[in-house]
Amino acid sequence: MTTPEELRSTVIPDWCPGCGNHAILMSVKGAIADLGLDPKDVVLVSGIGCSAKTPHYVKTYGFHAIHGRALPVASGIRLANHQLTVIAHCGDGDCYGIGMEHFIHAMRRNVNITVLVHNNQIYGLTTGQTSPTSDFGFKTKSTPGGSIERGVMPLILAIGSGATFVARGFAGNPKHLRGLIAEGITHKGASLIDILQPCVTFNHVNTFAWYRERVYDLKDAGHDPTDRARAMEKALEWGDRIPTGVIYRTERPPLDDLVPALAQGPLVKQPLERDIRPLMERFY
Ligand SMILES: Cc1ncc(C[n+]2csc(CCOP(=O)(O)OP(=O)(O)O)c2C)c(N)n1
Ligand code: SF4
Ligand SMILES: [Mg+2]
Repeated sequence: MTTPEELRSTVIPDWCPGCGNHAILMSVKGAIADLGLDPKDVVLVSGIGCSAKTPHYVKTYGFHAIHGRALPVASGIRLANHQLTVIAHCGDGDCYGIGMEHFIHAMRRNVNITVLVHNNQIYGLTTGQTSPTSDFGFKTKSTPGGSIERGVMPLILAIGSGATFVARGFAGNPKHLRGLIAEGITHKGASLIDILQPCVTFNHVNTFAWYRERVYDLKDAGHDPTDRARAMEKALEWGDRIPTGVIYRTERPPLDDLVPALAQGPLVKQPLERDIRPLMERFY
């Protein structure tokens, strides 16, 4: 059994002190340990952003992809070897901006991957511009007069796209987040956990204190995540009160179970029926 400490890689996190990403890192390592997963069977995939550094810091397999493309890479890995646990780490810009089309289709296809969005409502890595989840009126260096756009609502978008597991966590509550990530990993199908992740350097509005004043746990509120209409209502709730926990959950066979070629076992373990060398040679 691997402990969270054993999952620490040799790369030292260079996130700003106090950044919400530290708690997400701790929580994902905790969830992998709680589930007794063997690190050699786990792949962390990311796009580009501060959030995207997460795979560097965990001693599992990892793939640092390009901006917005964590989800097609994660889906491809899972379909090539559906015995692996595949966890994607995206930023809000990464997943709900440049990668939005991949997000919608990943939810619709329901490939068995876990999607963790480090949602700090800002572009962190590029030093503080508005992101697709920035609130109306939010002032940054790209919107000095305040954003005149409305933010997207990722959870309602996920449900509308056909997601089978939709949740929200908060980096200020890592114990709860750790449990949510474990639930997402064990869910059969694509799972989305949108994580409120304060960026202490560039977002001075949506701080730990700001979120803490507003978040509440849906379990305590008696929410039934299998009720789609109620889930839609909760997914729309944003402002003075922000729900956390599992918002929506349903069962639908993941794509991995439906692809005929995977019925004979993982693609990577199947013999190649054709000599692909002539094809490969064309690309060299
Ligand atoms: C194709 C492409 N466009 C733009 C960029 C520049 N860029 C790097 S990270 C980023 C946004 C980062 O914000 P977010 O996805 O929210 O991640 P965070 O840093 O906040 O974790 C942008 C626009 C890039 N690397 N590649
Ligand atoms: S810039 Fe923001 S998101 Fe990036 S490491 Fe610093 S605090 Fe975290
Ligand atoms: Mg961001």
